[in-house]
Amino acid sequence: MRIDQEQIHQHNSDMQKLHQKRFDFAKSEIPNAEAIIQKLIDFNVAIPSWALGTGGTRFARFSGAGEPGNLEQKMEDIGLLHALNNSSGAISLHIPWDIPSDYGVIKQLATDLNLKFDAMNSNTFQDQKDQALSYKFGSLQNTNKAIRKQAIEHNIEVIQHGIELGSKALTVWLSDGSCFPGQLNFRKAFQNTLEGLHEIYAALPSDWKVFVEYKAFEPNFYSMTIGDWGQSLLYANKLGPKAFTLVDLGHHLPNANIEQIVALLIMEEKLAGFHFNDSKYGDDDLTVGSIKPYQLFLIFNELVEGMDARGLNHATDLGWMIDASHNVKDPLEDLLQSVEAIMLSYAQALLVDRASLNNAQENNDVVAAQEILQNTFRTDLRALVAEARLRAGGALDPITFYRNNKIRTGLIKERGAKTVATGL
Ligand code: LRH
Ligand code: MN
Repeated sequence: MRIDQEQIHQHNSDMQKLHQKRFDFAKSEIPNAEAIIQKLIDFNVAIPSWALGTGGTRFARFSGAGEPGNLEQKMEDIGLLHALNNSSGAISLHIPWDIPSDYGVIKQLATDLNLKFDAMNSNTFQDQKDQALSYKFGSLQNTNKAIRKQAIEHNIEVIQHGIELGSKALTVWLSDGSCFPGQLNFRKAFQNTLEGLHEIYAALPSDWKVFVEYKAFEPNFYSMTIGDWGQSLLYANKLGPKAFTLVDLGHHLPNANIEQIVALLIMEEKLAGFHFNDSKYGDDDLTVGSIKPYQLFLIFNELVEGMDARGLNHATDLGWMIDASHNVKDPLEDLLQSVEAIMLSYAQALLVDRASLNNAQENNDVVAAQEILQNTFRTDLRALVAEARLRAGGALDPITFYRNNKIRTGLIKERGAKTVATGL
């Protein structure tokens, strides 16, 4: 399904009067509004190919209707999101869930939909039906050299797919670890994993990066072989300048100070980027900003401070991606909400009065520092995010457009109610 610009124009003109009132007020309050709007227009968040269908848990999966049944339809759905918010211009593929049937066709479709190929994701956390050896006891860590070799070859195959499509990065998330004390020799598991990552690193083209994604627990529940940012950074430092640490917000132990981790990884020039989502307990993969919006703002506050300290390009020098699962909501509405939350937190971080904050920190004026951040967080920037969308050809209110134009009903008519998307 494609959305024609005329529909969006109609929607925007219906909402223009209300938007203008809100925008004029916001502009009157925000000195650097135009600079913020330009940064928002340049900012894009990649959408995971595995989050366009309904997700589930080990207990149940209540599939939705009109889901994308193949890679082309997944790209159509991301194209639809991008047409509405002009901030979802990239897809991140997961192999083998999304092996392109014809590179030429898929690349042409991406061009038509104005999409780029973000980081590729390997999968050695499941056994594929035609797979020779099982990853039950891990992949790169495995005590069996043949299984480690199988996992290395899979990652190199994923890089090959990415080279054909124009991607520039490989994300390696390993479910490897142990469920019980004594099950695993941690040192050998680390060394086997590092040895395997070195072989994968050696297969990277010169302009590629490898993102080492850590996770505190699940599916292993005693140890994970890449269990926290320190372990991921250890691997990244030992691998070399093309290796970085990827922060998935849901992969931390309760109450971890993620914004401090982010500040230090940027300082060390080893931050790959993000898998944005939100969580209350574990790796809940909930809508971004739906549980801890202040934490998301604090993370973007450290990002803007750290990126500007190093003169990084906000839009292109780090990997921005959502990694969420939609168990009870329409996946496309959920993704629209997640992108909105990211744009709002980024806009607020751009609004922070850095000079005053720095001054308060230097003088240990705790109250002043706190007031600067909290007042910024309590500043409503939705009109600026909407204005950035409007100027970039998007819809002023994507969710309202999606519902008023009965997009899901249209997708069900096109695809039927029974199509199921590959993924989690
Ligand atoms: C692991 C993870 C990883 C993906 C998977 C779908 O929890 O975050 O990034 O490979 O989800
Ligand atoms: Mn992730």
